[in-house]
Amino acid sequence: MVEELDYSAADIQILEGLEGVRRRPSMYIGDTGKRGLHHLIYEVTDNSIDEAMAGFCKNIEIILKPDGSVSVRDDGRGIPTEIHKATGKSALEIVTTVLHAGGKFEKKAYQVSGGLHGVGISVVNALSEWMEAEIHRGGKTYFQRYSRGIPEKSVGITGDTEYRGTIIRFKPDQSIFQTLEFDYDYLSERLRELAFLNKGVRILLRDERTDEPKETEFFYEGGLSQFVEYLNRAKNRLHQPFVFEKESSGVSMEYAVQYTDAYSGNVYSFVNNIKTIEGGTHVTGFKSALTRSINDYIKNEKISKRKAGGDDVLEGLTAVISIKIADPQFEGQTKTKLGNSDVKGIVDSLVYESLKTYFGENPNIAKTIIQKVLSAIEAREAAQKAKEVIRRKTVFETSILPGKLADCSEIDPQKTELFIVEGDSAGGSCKQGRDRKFQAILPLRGKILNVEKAPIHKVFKSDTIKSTILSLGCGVGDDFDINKIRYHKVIIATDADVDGSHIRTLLLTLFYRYFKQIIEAGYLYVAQPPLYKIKKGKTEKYAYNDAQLKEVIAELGDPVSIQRYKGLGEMNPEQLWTTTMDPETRTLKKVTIEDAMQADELFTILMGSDVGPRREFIEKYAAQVKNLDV
Ligand code: 0RA
Repeated sequence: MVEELDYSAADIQILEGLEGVRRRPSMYIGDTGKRGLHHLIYEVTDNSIDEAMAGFCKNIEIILKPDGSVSVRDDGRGIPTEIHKATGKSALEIVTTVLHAGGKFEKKAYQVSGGLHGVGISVVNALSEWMEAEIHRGGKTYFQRYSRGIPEKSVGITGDTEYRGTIIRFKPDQSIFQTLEFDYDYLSERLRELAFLNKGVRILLRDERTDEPKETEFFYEGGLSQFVEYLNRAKNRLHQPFVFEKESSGVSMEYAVQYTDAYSGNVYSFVNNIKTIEGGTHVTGFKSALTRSINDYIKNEKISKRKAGGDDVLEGLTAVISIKIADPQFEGQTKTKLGNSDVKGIVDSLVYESLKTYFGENPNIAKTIIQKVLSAIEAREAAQKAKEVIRRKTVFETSILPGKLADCSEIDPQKTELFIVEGDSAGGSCKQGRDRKFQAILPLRGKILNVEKAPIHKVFKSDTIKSTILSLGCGVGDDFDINKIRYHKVIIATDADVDGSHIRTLLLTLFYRYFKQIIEAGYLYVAQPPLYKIKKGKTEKYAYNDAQLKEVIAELGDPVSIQRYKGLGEMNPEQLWTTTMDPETRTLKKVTIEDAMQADELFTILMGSDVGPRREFIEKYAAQVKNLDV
């Protein structure tokens, strides 16, 4: 509670504002789970990044403290502390307690609006058990502490200082958040990205929660050029990255491109440092300019009569495009798609002109890229023929399903499930154990083609892939139609051993590359078969992980007999039904594309041709790999 008795109308408004944030936190930070918790750090850090973008800050330091609090410190100008005439309060107090006050003190060059970014430090304050602001400015240190958003005292001067900058310390409120644990790797991911996007800014992450503190510094003078090198670190790169930076008609744009010999390609895009997962007008402009400049080169240099389509120029391409604009409009399901229509043309002409110059000045690189694009065109034509065969089957012979599929009797896809099962023996048990009314089983035998290493026309010739496509019933490529899918639950069921995890990764790669929409629709799942059977007398229990195993042993009391399941085939049909298939008792893990960039990285490293980074990755994540690849 506040101590002052004398509330002004403005104070009451502030209290109501903070109360509103605490009542409906998701409106301000998205959710109150892991994502929302981490958003608090990003919200504070974004302010320091803004200060860096304005040219006044070089270092940002984020420290995770043992008591669950966080400290974010920068060496910028410091949040203004002078007394605001109308209210008689320090500007600092306004920034930390009034919703959306940040912008009032400075017209930011690239104000972040839309989405959940830029909601301000006051939101972090409202959702923290306590927060402290320490400002070093003009030789003095200013300090204020808050409790659930409310100042404990007015801003005071606590001493002299030779430093300059802002320190915000806060402890997320346990009555608001479902989890209070900050995830070092999750934070690193975003901070690394911010460091790539804002070259020259040094970001330090330090974890003081354990006896052995660890820290990572993210600092890239090369910016986007280093970003694409990083994304391509496990691939065979065909040339040095090309970077270009320019401002035109209120759009400040920077992009980097680098081709590799891979078959997949990715364009990562950002607007005002926010990742635009769904793309938007900046990406459309970029792709259109890239396609046009490549086709111009093929034509003008009389290299071929063929013409590249949008997908052909993407093959093997890794690109990052980052733009900054004053008033971004975010659209789409996750509000990560840029809608500003004027951006398309501006980006298009900047990219087109710069690529034309680059190709002109670097004919060897241009020819290497063109060769890659021409081989993509040829592969697409070959794939078209192979797909035609599958298409004829799905379109003209709809009743023809692959022989291996044991289909269900229900035809309403909302009620049906397809289990994709590794191996014939497991397939047999599943067929016997299932409820044939709504559960279909597709056993896959032998090796599944590694789609990361295979050119597209081979992918469509693989038997396992053909039967998967035919069973799903929704076509592939240009013919793909999610509305035709025959099952709204597609469940990958593999053994809990190394082979099983390999096959699962292969299948996930297939879905990620060719049926992304199935993942996006939330139709793809991974079955969670038990790892152990624990027996005592006639009692049988199952454990799905080591922690559960311990619990069950404790519950039953010694002695018990423990069987470790290596494969689905070791369970009899009844056991399979209760542990893995029965909707009442099983656990399924929904596969999401939370972050296409991370998924691509994982698939590439686990599956790609470069052995070095793969070994490095597996060594680093040995313990987590099981979780990471689902
Ligand atoms: C408004 C105006 C000025 C700086 C800032 C805000 C500022 C905010 C934050 C938040 C975290 N770190 C920050 N650093 C700076 C400029 C004031 C001036 O003209 O000196």
